[in-house]
Amino acid sequence: MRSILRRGRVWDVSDLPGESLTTAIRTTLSCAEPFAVVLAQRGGEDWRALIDPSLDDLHSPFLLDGMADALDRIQLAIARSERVFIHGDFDADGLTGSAVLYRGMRSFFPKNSIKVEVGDRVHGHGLSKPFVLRAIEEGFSLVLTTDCGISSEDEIAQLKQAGIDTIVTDHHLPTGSRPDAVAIVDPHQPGDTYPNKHLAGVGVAFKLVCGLYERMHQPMPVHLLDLVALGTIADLVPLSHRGESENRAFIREAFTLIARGAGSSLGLRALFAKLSVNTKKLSTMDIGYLVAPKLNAANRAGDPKVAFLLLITESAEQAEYLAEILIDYNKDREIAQTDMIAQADEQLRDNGVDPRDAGLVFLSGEYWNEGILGLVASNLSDRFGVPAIVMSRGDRVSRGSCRSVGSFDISACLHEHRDLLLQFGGHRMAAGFTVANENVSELEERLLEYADRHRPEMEMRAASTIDVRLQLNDVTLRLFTNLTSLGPYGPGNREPNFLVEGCSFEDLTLVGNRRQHLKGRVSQGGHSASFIGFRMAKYLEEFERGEDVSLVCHVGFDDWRNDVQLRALDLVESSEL
Ligand SMILES: [Mn+2]
Repeated sequence: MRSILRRGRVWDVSDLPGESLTTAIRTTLSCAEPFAVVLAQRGGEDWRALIDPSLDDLHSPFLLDGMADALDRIQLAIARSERVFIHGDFDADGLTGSAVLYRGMRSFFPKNSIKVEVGDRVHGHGLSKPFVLRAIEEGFSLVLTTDCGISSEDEIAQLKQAGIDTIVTDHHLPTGSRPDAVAIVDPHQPGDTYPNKHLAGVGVAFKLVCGLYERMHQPMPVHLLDLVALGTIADLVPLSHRGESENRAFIREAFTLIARGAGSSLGLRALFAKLSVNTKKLSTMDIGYLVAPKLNAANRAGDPKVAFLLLITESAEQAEYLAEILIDYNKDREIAQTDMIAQADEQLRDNGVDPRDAGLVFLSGEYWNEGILGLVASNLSDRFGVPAIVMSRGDRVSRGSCRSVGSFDISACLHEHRDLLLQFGGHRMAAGFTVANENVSELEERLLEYADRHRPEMEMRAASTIDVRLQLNDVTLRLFTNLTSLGPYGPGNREPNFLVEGCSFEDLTLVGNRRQHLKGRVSQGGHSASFIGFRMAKYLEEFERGEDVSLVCHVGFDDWRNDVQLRALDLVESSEL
């Protein structure tokens, strides 16, 4: 089904689930048909677990392989008052994971016996040589990892040789052989049967702390959930999979906690305030687009330690100050990004080749900020509609970051040219690599040639999905309330898209301070409902002309009128159905 408003945009309507299941759900809940359909589509027979997940839906930490061994070792460390060194990764997931381990373990240890290192871009992901040396030099006897460690085999072996035990908590896929750690907690380990395979790094860290609290006969440390929610949203892990909704339970509980002004992190609260985030009505978008980027700015254009300190500080004054620094880092990051994009555009002009003709953007600059390469590659691939590779040229080695478009698999592309690369990794849409400088021009030549051969894949845009058809008489407050029980929305749990077929529009007006939004009523078969299209003023004419078209929309709520309201997303031709 083609969009009337946006060229090249295509919608597919999902298949209806089995009628008996939908009917069973509808009678059980006495709810509108479209809601029953969405539940059946997403949860199958496990549909009940999708509704309002809460703390009761969390799984026992002891279902994770390695949990008992990890806790035995931590309890031994508590009994012996050992000194513990925590290593986390420097992104939002690793930072919140480190903060959860630190805050969750601190009270069981003597003062100042837990130290945290969050790494940095220079040393890359995972444990590093300097970290190992420090652990040895400073006399630690136990190392804990969070959001990393599963592939730090060499470093963990070195620690062991020096008499230091390691407990790995991670959520990455195991790559090589099993590190020689005292315990490994990672839901992706072979043989692990933990029900929620999509825990973020911070989720695994939280499970470890929950296990510890259980062993120490203390109630679950729910106050840490603000940190768990932040890392889980920032890491883009699926929030639901079939009925399994533990990640959503974390976030729902955290949002309730934060709305009450509670939660463990004073710093996070200070950051919310400075960013004017409405904590009474938090959404995953606020966290994903406003808050998490400020933490990540620290590793791109500042010092990740500042972000970690913000998450653990207990002084309101320091929280204010650190939040301010993070916001400054983010401004620096924006300036650096704008500057690098300008340099990239200048190079493209100098080359005189339109990337759209070449099929690939391939650019590099001397000592470009490696924390920003990926953001710039994203900008270029978005603008030109072709994959983009942006590299920072060092003295002997260049480091590249790649972003893809359509169904072009950038990881497969790197894999095919691995003979030229020193290191590479990533997935379909985003990847990174290092290459010796003397191989750069051959790499460019071969990648351009490869891109040319795989041109059609770049044009292939995945169709967006309409979940279910909606009759306007089903648009009730009840339906809206039912739908809120499916939140929060995010990866793996998209907000349901509805299709109102054969409708027309009236009372169309432009609203908003720049009259950028389109508002009105939609009618279908004798029923009507109010709708708003955010930033859709430019489509006024298409809506006015719309006769017997179909509206793609979300079911939302209008705070002013205190009533249910459709949120327009697109218009499609009815005749095409
Ligand atoms: Mn992670």
